[in-house]
Amino acid sequence: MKSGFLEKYEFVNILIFQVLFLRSLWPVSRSKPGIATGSRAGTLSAFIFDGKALVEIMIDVKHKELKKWVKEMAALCKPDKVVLCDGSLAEKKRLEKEAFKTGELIQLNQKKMPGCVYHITAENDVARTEHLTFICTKSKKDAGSTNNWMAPEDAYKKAADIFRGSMKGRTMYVIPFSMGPVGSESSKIGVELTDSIYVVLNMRIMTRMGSKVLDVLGTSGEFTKCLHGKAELDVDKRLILHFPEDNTIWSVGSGYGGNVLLGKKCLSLRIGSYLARKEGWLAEHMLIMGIEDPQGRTTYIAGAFPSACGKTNLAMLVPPKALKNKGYKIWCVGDDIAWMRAKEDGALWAINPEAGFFGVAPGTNMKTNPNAMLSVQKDSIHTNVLLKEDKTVWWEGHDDPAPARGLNWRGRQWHPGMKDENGSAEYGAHPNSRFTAPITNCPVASNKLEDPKGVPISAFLFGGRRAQVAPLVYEAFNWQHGVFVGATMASELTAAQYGALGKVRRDPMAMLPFCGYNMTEYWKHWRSLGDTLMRPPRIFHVNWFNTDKSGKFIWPGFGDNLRVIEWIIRRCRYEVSAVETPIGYMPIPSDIDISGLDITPAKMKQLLNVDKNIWQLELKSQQEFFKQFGKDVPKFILDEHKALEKRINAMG
Ligand code: OXD
Ligand code: MN
Repeated sequence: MKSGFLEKYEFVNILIFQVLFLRSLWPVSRSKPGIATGSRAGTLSAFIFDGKALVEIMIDVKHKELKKWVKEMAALCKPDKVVLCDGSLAEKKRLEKEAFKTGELIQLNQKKMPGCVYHITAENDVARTEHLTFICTKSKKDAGSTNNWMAPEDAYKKAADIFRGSMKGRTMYVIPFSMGPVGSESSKIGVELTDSIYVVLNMRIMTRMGSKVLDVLGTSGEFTKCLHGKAELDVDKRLILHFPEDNTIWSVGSGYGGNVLLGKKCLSLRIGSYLARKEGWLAEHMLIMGIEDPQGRTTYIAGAFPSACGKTNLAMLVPPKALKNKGYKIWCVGDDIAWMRAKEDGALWAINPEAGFFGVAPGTNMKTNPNAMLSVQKDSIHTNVLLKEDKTVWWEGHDDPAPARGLNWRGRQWHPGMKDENGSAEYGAHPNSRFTAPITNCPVASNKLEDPKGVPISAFLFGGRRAQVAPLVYEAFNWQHGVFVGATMASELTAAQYGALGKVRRDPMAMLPFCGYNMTEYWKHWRSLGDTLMRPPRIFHVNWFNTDKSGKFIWPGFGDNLRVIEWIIRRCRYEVSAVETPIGYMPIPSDIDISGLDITPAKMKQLLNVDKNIWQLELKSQQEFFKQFGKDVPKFILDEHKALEKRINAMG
């Protein structure tokens, strides 16, 4: 990364920077009073900015480039202290205590929710800000038409102007983290610098972090440089910048998870997808789940759904009675991101780079997602939900009735039926309020989470919230057709994005906000990766959101989605035939187990209907979508589109 954004005096600071090394067992008492705090167990270190210069740094880091970068960033942001995080429990406790004092966190009821804390973000900072998110490649074309682009030099300069001096009076935490099992060849290392304790504690759950990561990084290992600063939490001074060519992320002015937990969307998807193309693998916005069948065989599938389409619910679903009685079990590997590589056996193997769930709270309850409810009762962070008087939490759609009063996500005294200043309903919890919970809390966490090889993927699911077009399920004819199905996915806009709710948008592979390079190149990468697989996953499209004339969902969804997945895994095992239709292979209705459900044959017919007129409109809408890519739409996508058109037009 060029250092052009640093002013002269910042270089002077770096030059007079004193670097001392503290061994991990260096006793606290040997450090200068008031400068370093320390723990016998870890490598906690600090330095002080005395108003003019960085006086001292004690940081037990053997990696030269990392040390140099921390110094540069500290010189820019001018924190009072720099603290290297070791990931220990003692560190967690100490940081929580500090944050309780300042009000950044509130301790929740430790009897009912041990290890849990509560946080609210600024009111204007409750979702990802896609319009402030940029891919900063030298050439605009490399970012493509679906990304906001900024020239790297402009981006560094703009953000540096916001970062400059923004950590005065604050501490800069250095978080070494691994996305994926520490040391796995499929994993990547990042280091996040942040002035937020909330971020440190979230990263502690969402990633594997601390000293063990530095050990793997060694003296010269590659890492993603992630700089985050809250600055003024001002939406006009907020930027989420990705520099794939520098393996660098800068995020400033936000405290919302999706913008600031830089291992998640920023590294694992935007930078991840860029690296994946370069290195020949896939970084996808996908859940990973294992389905253990009555014979005890576990089939792994990965699914891409746009935000808030129920990915977390699906990833840890509870089998409906009929399937549970048959002997089906579900194992959750991940609910949001999959990194996948072809292995020697010709299959595609996936790891979940994350170690936690950052899930949407409202609507989560013991019916919709009991495993999530059980996951968030301990060692979790609850953000922007309602704080009850007994220091537990509540959100709209919780099992418990709304409490008579509480503190809501805006920090206001709240009661049911409350109206805001415009006369609209005032929520207890923000619709995009979140829980951060360790995957290991999940009762159905897979035992493959730490397996460096990951799990072999037999099927991909693509889906979205489409009320009309897509039937319950169909299977692509082949890999190329499947890539086309993923590329033309669409869904409604959800609360996880900053913008209008309800609007339909095309969201290829659910990667529209997350693909770190030109989308048309991404499609080509998908297409060519298929050639490297002797045993490619089969590709399916599912839609749990078909509605009837009165707008009601026809399919019950949630755990009952396993009935569709059962058909999918049976297809993967060559155990069930299918009907060839213009859009793909579809189930013979009787092959979907609907025992115990109130689904009449007429409803099933509706769920599996392919309507010629609606699909003709769909084809036009796809064509409209392609226009923004001009001549760059890959030929294979246009060929698939033409072939689909021909098949639809030939329908009776
Ligand atoms: C998420 C999202 O938070 O997709 O997972 O927005
Ligand atoms: Mn997501």
